Amino acid sequence: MNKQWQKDLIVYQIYPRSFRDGNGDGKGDIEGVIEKVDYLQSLGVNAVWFSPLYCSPNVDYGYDISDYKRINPEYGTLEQFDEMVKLLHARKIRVIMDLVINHTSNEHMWFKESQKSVDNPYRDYYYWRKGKGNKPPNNWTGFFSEKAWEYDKNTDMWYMHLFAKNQPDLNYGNPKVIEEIKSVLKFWLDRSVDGFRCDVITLLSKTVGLPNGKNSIALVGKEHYVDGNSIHELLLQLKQVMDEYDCFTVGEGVLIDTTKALTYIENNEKQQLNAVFTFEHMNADNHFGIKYLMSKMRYRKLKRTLGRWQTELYGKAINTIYFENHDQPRAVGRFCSDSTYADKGAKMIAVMEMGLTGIPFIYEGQEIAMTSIKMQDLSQYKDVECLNMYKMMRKLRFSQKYVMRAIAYASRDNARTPMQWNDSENAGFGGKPWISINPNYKEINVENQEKDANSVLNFYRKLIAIRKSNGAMKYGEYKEYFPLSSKVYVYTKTYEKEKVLIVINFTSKSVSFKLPKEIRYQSRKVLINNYVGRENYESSYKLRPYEATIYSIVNND
Ligand code: ISL
Ligand code: CA
Repeated sequence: MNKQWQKDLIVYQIYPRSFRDGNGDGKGDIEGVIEKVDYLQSLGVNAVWFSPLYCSPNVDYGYDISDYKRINPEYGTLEQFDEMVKLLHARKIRVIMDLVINHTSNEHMWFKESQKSVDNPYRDYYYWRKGKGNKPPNNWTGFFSEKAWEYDKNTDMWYMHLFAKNQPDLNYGNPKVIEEIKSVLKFWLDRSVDGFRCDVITLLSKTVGLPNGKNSIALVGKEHYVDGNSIHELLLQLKQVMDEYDCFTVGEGVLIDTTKALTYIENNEKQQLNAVFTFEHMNADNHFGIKYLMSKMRYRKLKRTLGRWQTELYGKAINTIYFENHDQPRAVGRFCSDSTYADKGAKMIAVMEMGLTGIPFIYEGQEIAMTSIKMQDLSQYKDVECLNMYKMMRKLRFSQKYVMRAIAYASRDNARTPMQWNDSENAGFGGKPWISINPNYKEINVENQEKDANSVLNFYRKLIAIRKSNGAMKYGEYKEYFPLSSKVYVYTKTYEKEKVLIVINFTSKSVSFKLPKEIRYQSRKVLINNYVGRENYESSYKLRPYEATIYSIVNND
């Protein structure tokens, strides 16, 4: 059952490698986070989700784990981790760990053992199968533009990997694997962690027999590994551990819609997770759900998707809202495309996020309107997903120019450039960073924005404070107006006696706007607006570029 504190979460995501480098070796670390705990508190967030801090050879920067019970020495020690948790807890900030259990690193002891021989006790921790002649055991493809199988000559067999070949999939048909993972959960919960963000949690269960998949342009076999037969049973087993603690879980809902989502998160006795992340709104600017096949942002689609999650989960489950994370391009330049209005656009995105019902997740740098870096040279890229995509698209004869543009737009590296603290060397991040810094750090940085009362940073602080004391913003029932407009996004949210109206201009042009009849005659007050000056509005007026307003509505009836 969901608890009140879970519904009130406002989460800040830290990608540790790029947040703050305390010891000057060019990689972010726990020492760096410790330096910034007061900054985190000043934002008003009440939880931090850490992208993986565990030991990892970094093929996928922490999402390939080689030891679940140790902190990556690049980031610090367990003692430092405990210290950081204590400091965050003292500031009423909960700690959410990333839980990456669909796969391990190929350097995990379990995998190294399992590789040794067919009768090794760890063999069945993974999926090992005989090939068909010199072909893989089935036709599945994975998420990083590769076949889902890798050949290993030692035992003349193949192992499954839905991500990079250095990320072999764990076999949840093996009860021993479940026991191992339970012990991992206990380990961290006993260190007083408050919850988990569960990586690709909808992929854990694979169809028994691993049959061939249907033809598809991407992810061949997905009907056998997304939302698989035993997934709920499996998650209920893990939940037994969670239930012994006061903790929160949010799963990455890869390729599931609202109906499927409810089978994981509906607030009833079968509930396995508290919440999931949807990907559907991330596909408003691409074709076939492949972010490298870019399209213009389709705002109607965006609204339709957001609206569906608002209404279909309402009263049944906790929703989540995000516009950025470590896998996505920066929101500025994406959800608002005209960079002349980056400041207004960033604030518009903030209003959209904080106005919706559910748990907002703010990604590091989003609060200062960091932008995608647009790397020019292939050698600058670090992200295995985009490097593999590059190879595949070239093989499919997409032009060099198109592919470079596609990865510049969609590469996950866009979100992973170092946090911009100030305009000094290395943006105040620390030593010479492991990945390029966005050259715009001279203008866009925390220090500048601290000094400016109207900065994006201070706008976020204000908005978070308003949301915390506003039931309608946090939990309100959603009603949308003008759904067919691709220019404006208008909705109300109602909770008990409270009501808010959100009015957003998605364009860089001014747009005429008339309040919906229903609310035209109700008195209203501006709670927040991304332009300085006007405090109240007539019932019809011109919205300025990316203008976004939250009104509180006084119900006259
Ligand atoms: O980045 C993506 C969305 O555009 C996906 O292909 C992504 O790989 C997928 O959403 C799963 O993401 C999670 O698991 C991956 C890891 O690389 C990502 O960073 C993580 O968020 C494998 O662990
Ligand atoms: Ca460091």
